[in-house]
Amino acid sequence: MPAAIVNPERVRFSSELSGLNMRPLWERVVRLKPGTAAVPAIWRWQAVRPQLMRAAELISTKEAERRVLHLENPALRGTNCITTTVVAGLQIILPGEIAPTHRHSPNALRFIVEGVGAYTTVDGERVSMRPGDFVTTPGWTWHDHGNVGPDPVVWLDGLDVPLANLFGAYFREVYPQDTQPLSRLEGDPAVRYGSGLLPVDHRPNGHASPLLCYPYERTREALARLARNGEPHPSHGFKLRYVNPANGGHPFPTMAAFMQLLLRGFTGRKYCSTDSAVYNVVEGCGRVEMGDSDFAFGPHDVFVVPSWQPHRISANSECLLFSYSDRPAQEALGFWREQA
Ligand code: 1HN
Repeated sequence: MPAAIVNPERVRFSSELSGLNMRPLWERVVRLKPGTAAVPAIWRWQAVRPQLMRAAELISTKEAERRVLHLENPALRGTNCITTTVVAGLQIILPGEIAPTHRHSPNALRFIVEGVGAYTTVDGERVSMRPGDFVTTPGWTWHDHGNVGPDPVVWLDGLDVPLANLFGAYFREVYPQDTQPLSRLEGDPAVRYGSGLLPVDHRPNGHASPLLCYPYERTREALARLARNGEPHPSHGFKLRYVNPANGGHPFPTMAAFMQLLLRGFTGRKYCSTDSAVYNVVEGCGRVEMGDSDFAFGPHDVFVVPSWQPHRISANSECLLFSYSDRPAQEALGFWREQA
């Protein structure tokens, strides 16, 4: 559809309409094609880690509430957002620190990058976090974090904050004490939901996964077995999604999470989908080509693949890539598409 021709009468008309808070559709100022304003970008661990350590010197968790550095998309400056639908942040917590208890309507995921000895408590359930673990904090659950280990711990936070804001549904509350009482034994969710079995009286609540931690060891083992048993997907290599064991769906109503294994020398076929994805490199080195960008990546780098951005991932060494995206929200609304 060609743009409508501008003439003086139409300009006069538009400015009159503007005074009435109206605008003609043929002046099309909104995007009428797939994709968003977000652009491809990479944050390299080598550059990011020193800034996290600096943040740890500059501000306490007490004062910051959460010591998080948001990864902001260069085309979305001033928004805190890495895509138009999710945020990504790197959080650092020092030995002995606690991040006080609060809750908010957005869902949060943690992907542990570095350090052992940190934990998060989610609605009274303590979850220990180890590198490579995927940990969930469903929306509106009380959560606090702590580090009882000897070293700083860093993890990637992924939240659906922009979606909550889009709907005007961001609520937040602070717990009266810094920490919350524990009401269950550690590992209880894995006992009840982690064996391909469900408690006989379990009623899925239709929201987030009851499993709070997906340990790296088990994810990695599943992928290694998959690679021994069959052929890789032409674009994704060996890729699994994290599942809500109560309903077979995604761990959150809004966000999906994935882990993929690319064997050394793998070159993916070009692919795109409408969900925007944030990647964290767990192991290995490779490249991701997206449009005019061609990023080399290594361990702990974070990169973003915006919506409907054709891209190709290749591996110089055996790679493990964690990623999360807004796919479930799009699936629920009937918007999700892909193209290989
Ligand atoms: C939040 O509450 C946490 O609880 C982390 O650890 C990152 C980013 C935006 C808004 C809230 C946390 C966050 C956040």
